[in-house]
Amino acid sequence: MTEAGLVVVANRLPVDADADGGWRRSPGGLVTALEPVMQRAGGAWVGWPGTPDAEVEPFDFDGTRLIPVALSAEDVELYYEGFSNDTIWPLYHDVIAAPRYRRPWWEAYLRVNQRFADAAAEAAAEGATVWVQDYQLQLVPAMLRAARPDLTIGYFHHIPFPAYGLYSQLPWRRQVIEGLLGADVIGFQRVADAGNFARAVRRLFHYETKASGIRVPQPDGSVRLALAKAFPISIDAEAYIELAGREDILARSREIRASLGDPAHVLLGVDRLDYTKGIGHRLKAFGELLAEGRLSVQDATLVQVASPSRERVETYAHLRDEIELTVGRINGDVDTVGHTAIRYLHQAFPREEMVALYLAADVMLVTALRDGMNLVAKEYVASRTDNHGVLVLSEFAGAHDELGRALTVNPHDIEGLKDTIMRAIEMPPAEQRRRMRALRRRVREHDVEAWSRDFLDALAATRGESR
Ligand code: GDG
Repeated sequence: MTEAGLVVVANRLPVDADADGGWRRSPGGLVTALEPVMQRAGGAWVGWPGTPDAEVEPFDFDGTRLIPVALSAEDVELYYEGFSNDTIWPLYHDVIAAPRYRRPWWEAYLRVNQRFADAAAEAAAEGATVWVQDYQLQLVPAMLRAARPDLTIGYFHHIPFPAYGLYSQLPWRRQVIEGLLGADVIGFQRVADAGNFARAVRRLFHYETKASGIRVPQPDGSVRLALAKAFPISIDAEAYIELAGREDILARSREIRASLGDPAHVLLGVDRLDYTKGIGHRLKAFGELLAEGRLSVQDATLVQVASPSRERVETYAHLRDEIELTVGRINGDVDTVGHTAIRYLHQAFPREEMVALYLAADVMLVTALRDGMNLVAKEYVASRTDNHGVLVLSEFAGAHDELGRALTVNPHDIEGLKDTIMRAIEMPPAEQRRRMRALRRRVREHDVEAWSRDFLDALAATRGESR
């Protein structure tokens, strides 16, 4: 039995199985950010090991106790691909794709959330802090509080929280809010997300919501405070700066430009292949600029990395077809034997290659239709140590609240997007420098470590007051 002072609960464990039966640390900001905190606190991490039907015993990894939660193939289909990624994901991203409401998916979500809550309850020491991550586990905070009233419970929501007009579609809208309100601190990416959540609480429960917290009445007549607040997530900026200074990565970035035929302008998009990312809008704008002769295929290349994602969910399979059709059409119309307009890569790359791509790109296109934060925008900025390059950033990405010196776009406005792409391409170096300096300052000062510290400090501050 584990008795940890800090327990993180997330859909996935922070490791991936490797080919020879061992584990390696998964890439990603959350894992990096929490590693030192976990080591100091003697932490435990509860999560799914990533393979269906695998019964894995708890084990120690890099100073953290890892506690696997087993998911059957059916759990993965109903709880993960179904309710998490085909109900909550589209609903919370402004119904860009239509959410599907299926009762068996909800039942699986309940069942699996209970399993995560049980595992966390067992792992946590008396009076411990538990930090629940993301939309797959929205019911865990209340389940955990019911089992372990002694715990301090935090929850961080990595994706947007929608306006009530949309949220209210959810047949289980009351249960989900009740689940989240089990936490002492409910963290969101943007102030607007925290506001949407507080409004949903008022509409559905008529609880009082104040800056100090939401007043949640308890069965014994007392009131508990739950703080709903923005804690914008960030990246390990120093790690990107270090990679960006590596001679081999710099050489690779030059090689990338050369292999594209040394065009005057390299544009870049990096996304999981997801309908929230606005990849189609970006391709359309770029394709029209070429068709209209405002850009030529000799001078400008768009590299689009679309890393494979959720391929067993039907909407994603359709999206892939649609994007690949669009790329094929545009390239077919404008390519020459020697030059291609869009270099499309449906692949995942090591982080070193991502940084080489960031360094090779004059213009980074982040045109999300809705995005909790968008870490790619921050990674691009951190990597641009020479202060050159232009970030084009959608106002619908959470990053927009902090990265005000980017060029802002509404990706639905294709003419506006085209003009902004041209402005980015034509921006004088002095203006690029001014803007990039300000962007970089923000990302360096507010890195992922500052994010986790802010959240855990806020959580510690609620101790005592909230019970
Ligand atoms: C969710 C929210 C929020 C992508 N392709 C490759 C690769 N990546 C890395 C990027 C970046 C990460 O994956 C993607 O993070 P984003 O923030 O851009 O987007 P989501 O995956 O949708 O993340 C989002 C985030 O959670 C954190 O709270 O910002 O809004 O939707 O780090 O670099 N990394 C490598 N190869 C790839 O091919 N190595």
